[in-house]
Amino acid sequence: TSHSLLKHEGVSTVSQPTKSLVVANGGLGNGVSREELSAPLKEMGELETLTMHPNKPYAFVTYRSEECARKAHIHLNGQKLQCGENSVTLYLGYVDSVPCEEETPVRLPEGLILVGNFVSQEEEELLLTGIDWSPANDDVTAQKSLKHRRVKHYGYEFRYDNNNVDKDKPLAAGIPEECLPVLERCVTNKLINIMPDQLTVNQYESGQGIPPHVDTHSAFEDTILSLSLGAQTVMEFCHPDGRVVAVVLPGRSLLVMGGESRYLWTHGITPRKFDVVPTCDPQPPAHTMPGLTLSKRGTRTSFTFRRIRREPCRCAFPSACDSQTAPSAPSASEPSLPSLP
Ligand code: AKG
Repeated sequence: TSHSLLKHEGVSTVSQPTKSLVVANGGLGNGVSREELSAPLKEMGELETLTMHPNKPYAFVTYRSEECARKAHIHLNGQKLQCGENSVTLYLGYVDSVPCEEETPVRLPEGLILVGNFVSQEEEELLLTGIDWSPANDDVTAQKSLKHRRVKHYGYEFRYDNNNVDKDKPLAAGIPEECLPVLERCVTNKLINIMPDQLTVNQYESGQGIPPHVDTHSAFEDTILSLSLGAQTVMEFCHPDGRVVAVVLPGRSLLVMGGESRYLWTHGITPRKFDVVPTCDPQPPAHTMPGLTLSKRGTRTSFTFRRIRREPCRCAFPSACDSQTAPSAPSASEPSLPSLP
């Protein structure tokens, strides 16, 4: 049925009337032109938007009022529409919002997964209040106020001087127990197959960020989790070939960096106070391009969970791998030879 077809397409209808309807079979991909569809729709009332995507067999209409949408639902659902030589039967269903679809959707880097609403508001609150930022707590976990943000480590300290961890010097405080249900959910959902043993909490105020970097291969295992709490931000991923993918990280979402996205792409957050993000708003504020809007940054706290690596890294990306660099290439930490007289 058209209903299950829409579900398959990621369009979900609601039973309560709204101003917006999906018009199944009324799409450009079904041979229906804009003029042919808008004529009967307009007879039911004034339209706000009519969205027709190039290859889809359905369209979305938003009326000025819910009353008009109801009228359209009553009169047009199940009705035949003549378009050129053919006729199609229209099926209408209410939708909460018109999904925004880019003409050419940007693909996420290989191996990157973003899961929205991974934690509830209650869990978010619990996790945030569990972090003691007071300096008195400094002896149990390493706490730093980096130029760009506040940082706190659990399990092992991440050293920014050599971008590595002292694997033989675990911190007194392990991963806080509030995190365990979240991590167990990651295992159950097969997002990770081994429990992390290191946590870095970063707190960014509006205007702060983190420079682009690849987490040191020899320091951590493959999959790295980053749980975003508080305000949303935009993280940029850069491939060595120059490709850049900006990923919006909403509050309470989980970012899973594995494979190529963990080993080859850098990730970072540009320090700024506003991000340009896609929107579904049909009437964007002045000075913004249609389909894009400005999102004001707020305080964001991220929990980055990693697993310390005990064996050299054997990833498929030797060009970016410190475990696999040729011995002839001197590393920064190598002691320098005494100079000849
Ligand atoms: C790091 O601590 O190395 C990060 O990349 C943090 C990422 C984040 O804030 O989500």
